[in-house]
Amino acid sequence: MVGELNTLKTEAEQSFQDAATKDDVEKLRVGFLGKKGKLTSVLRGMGKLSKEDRPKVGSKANEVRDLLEELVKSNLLRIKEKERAAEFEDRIDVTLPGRRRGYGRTHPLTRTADDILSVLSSLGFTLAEGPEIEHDFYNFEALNMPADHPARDMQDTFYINDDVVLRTHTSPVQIRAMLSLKKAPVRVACFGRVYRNDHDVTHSPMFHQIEGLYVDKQVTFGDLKGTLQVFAERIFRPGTKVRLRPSFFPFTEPSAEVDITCFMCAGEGTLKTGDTCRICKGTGWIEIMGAGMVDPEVFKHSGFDPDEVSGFAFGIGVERVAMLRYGISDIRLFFENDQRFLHQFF
Ligand code: 2NL
Repeated sequence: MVGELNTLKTEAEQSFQDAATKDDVEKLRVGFLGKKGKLTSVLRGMGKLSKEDRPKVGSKANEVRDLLEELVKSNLLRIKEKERAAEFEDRIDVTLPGRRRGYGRTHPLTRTADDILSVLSSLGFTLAEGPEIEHDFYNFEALNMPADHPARDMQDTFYINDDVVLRTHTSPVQIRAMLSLKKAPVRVACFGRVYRNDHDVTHSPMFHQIEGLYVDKQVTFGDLKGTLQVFAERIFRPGTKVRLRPSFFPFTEPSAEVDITCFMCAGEGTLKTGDTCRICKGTGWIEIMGAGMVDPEVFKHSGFDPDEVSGFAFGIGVERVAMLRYGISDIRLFFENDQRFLHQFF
């Protein structure tokens, strides 16, 4: 009987090796270990054995059963692994190099705005934000631009209805800030999208503005110029000079256009090569913002007494500064999201 069991063992090892599916393994398991299986029928003959032979055959039978159970387990595992490998074979070539994910960059407008805002923050301005869809009062009326005033024509306004507009500047944020703070000092910077119905290579119907406002007792035009001087040197290069040219805004009096000495030619107008500087077009100066002393009418609409306080304000076009800084000649490049453009900025 020991011989019979050994034959069974060899046969089992051979058959399991040939099994290709889980079903094959199951059939073999039943064939050897099932109620009518080959091992079971050998064991049934054990009753006829002599007392001396029984332990020897018994231990051999146990050995063969253990082996069969082990063969079932290991062959099921082998088949499972093979099936899994076959499933992936056509889909993944693990020898190919991985696909690299591209890095994003900070948008040049974001870079420019962040730089300007961090300088203003270091000068003590806190950041305020407000709605892009704005009431006529905050966008115009409070800024000394009453209905039918010709100054409104300058702005090419997008109207939602008679009383509601897409804000044409960030100034309404400053009006809201004054109305909610109620008391001097007010030192607020704001940043955001503004809208005007205007488009060419330097104008976009949506663009970004940054504004600063400082209100306190005895704020002077000299304070404005000093602030602009520090600002210009920090944003552009050390030694940059500031020049104020008389201008007009309905919300400031007096008002000025702010020029700085050209960062390309250092105010020379010509480059070392003798060529005319293309940034300032040979003038040595570039216009970067508008500014002025807050008009008394604006204070009256904002909860402040113009006999008690004075203030200065300035407004910067972010696209304009970014175009100057990076030498970009078409404003639309900022909004097309072409990777070939955006990847040039660090
Ligand atoms: C420009 C001109 C300017 C202001 C904005 C302002 C705000 C208040 C009161 C008075 Cl609440 N003024 N803002 C003042 C002067 C100029 O912006 O050309 N920006 C691109």
